[in-house]
Amino acid sequence: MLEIAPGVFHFPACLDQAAQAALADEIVEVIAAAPLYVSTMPKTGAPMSVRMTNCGALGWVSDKAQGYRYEARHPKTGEPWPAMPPRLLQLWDELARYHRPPEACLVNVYDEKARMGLHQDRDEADLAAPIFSLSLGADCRFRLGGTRRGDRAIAFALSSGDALVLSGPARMRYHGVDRILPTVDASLPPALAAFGVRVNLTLRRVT
Ligand code: MD3
Ligand code: FE
Repeated sequence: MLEIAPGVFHFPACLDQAAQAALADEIVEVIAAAPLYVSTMPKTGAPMSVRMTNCGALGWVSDKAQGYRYEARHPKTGEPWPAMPPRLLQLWDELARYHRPPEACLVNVYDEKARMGLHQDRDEADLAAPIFSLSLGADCRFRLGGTRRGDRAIAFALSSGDALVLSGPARMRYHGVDRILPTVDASLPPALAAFGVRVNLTLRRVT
């Protein structure tokens, strides 16, 4: 474990190949029950390049009319989100170490061209809870700024099996995914590779 900055904990290769493959299979099941959708930006309605779905009690959604929010149901199917795989709940307990379980797991699926602009995560009521993120598949160049948009940023790679815990002073830092990196030997299992090259799971406490 590496404390990259105060409250930013990087756990490189925290899942081995077998655990990554098992988790990837579970995410394929989540997508089967809750199909990937394209969120759109508040006000402009511009589509995001990352496709998304969720598991857990609540899911993060966004559209032109209502903006960023958490919902208990899939925006297209109207069904409740599928359950969070127990393996993820266990990782939250071991690494995020918060006394309440995560309520939302956002599944972000990137193709080679997808990116995520610099932003803060501020749609959660519980800002004391950490955020836990797990990456699968291709490496990305991840950008971590400060708590103000103009603050100097650092960039580092996130690789398959890496976890990140953002807590305390880091919780409100700006961050984004600059680009997907060409990656040798980090391919997703075929069933998940049908959807993209990189998958990020973000576990959050919402209420
Ligand atoms: C640093 N996802 O969905 S997760 C997001 O790789 C999001 O898909 C990225 O940012 C992805 O909102 C990055 C890592 C992460 C999550 C929350 C943070 C880093 C963070 C909050 C504060 C600082
Ligand atoms: Fe974020």
